[in-house]
Amino acid sequence: MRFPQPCRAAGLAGAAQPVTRSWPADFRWGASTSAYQVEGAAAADGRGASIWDTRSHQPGRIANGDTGDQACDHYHRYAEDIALMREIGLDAYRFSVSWPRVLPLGRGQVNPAGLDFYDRLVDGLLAARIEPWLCLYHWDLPQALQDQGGWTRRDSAGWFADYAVLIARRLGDRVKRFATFNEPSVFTLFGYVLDWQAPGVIDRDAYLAAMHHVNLAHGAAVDVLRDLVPDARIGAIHNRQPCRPAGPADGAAAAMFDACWNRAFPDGQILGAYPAELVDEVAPWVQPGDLARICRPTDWFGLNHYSPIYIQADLDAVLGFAWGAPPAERPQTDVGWVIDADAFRDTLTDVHRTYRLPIYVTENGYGGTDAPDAAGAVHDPERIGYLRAYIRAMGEAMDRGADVRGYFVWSLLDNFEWGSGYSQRFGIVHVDYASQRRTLKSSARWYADQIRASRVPTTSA
Ligand code: IFM
Repeated sequence: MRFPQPCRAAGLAGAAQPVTRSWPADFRWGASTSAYQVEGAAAADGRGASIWDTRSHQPGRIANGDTGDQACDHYHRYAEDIALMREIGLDAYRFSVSWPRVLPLGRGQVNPAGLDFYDRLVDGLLAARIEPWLCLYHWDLPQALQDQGGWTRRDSAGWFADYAVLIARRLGDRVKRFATFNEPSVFTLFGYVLDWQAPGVIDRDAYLAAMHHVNLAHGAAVDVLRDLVPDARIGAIHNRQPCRPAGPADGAAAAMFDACWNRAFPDGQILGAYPAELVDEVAPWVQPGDLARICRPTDWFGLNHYSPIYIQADLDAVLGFAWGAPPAERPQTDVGWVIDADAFRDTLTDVHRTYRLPIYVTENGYGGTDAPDAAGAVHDPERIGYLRAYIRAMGEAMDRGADVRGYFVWSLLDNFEWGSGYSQRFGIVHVDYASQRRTLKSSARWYADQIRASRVPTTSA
């Protein structure tokens, strides 16, 4: 099922209006990407291999045999992409640094050309008056570190802290917004339990070790950033979604999934304790003082949210749960994700009440299969309908007290969607991968209107 009719059938008339409310004057509108998904240039200028280079070159792992070798060639076309951001009117751009581009083996020898790229990108953004939001880790661990055990090694926290030192020293004079990790619960669960993502392991102990060591790495990086960039505003980015039992017998499985998916990382990092369901599980890896090392003061909570999840019990699965089917009557995106803007509103209020930090929505968006029409235009009314409904729900959460300070759409560009390769498109800008031609979709123009309208104070909804 696709998005409910009003936004498609109404020729976008009413449904395409921007969401008008009294937006805070300093509310930030942005767009997000990540290094492996957009940069391409995998073999350029001394970049090392990441675990995603390895996985994407393994036969059968990625839809259509796609790889991130070229992706959107953002490495070479970043200036064109910044011009698009300006055209849309973005206040901020969230990107990630490719760890193996700047440290090809993960540690030791620095790659100056890699650092130069991020200099150019940051300088270009600042010249365009777009605030750079830098995420240190969006899933592309250097393969050389994976070969030494990767996140299952306690040493990985130190490796990550050293990498954070390099980035803070090089870019901290101009970048003031830092995130440590993007969606740690996704890459650990998918990478160590489900084999849906790199490194592609199915091992309960490896998963629990990685969980704890990523948390330690977060804390260590926060300390480094705080020390080297005293005026930085530092956060971490977490996915959070209601985890609903698919059926009456699935409540316990959904609760365990909720602990792993929603709470294993922010609870330790912000509240200083693992969720009750995980305390005994993770205990073999926890040393005295670790929770204090993990729970370091941060300035904001990055929330990535798209839809609720339906979970069923599966006693054969490593952690006793599996993805369940959503109720058939629920509307879904083109790529089968349930559309439920109320769940977004409720998640925002839940995050506000639980963690008491300013919230930035660092990802939200619509996965589709958009293609240009005969005239070369890309119309995506379903994405507009989705964005409008979710931005409206965000406004409702703000009316209920949630301290939401900004919103970043996922994604600026169509890009490499991990196991789905290029078959799923989340961009508000269409990318023709053969020619690398960029085309603003209707949703990009709508988002530009939304940003402009938010500058006009009003109270009507
Ligand atoms: O593309 C991903 C992104 O890398 C992390 N969050 C979800 C997006 C859509 O699946």
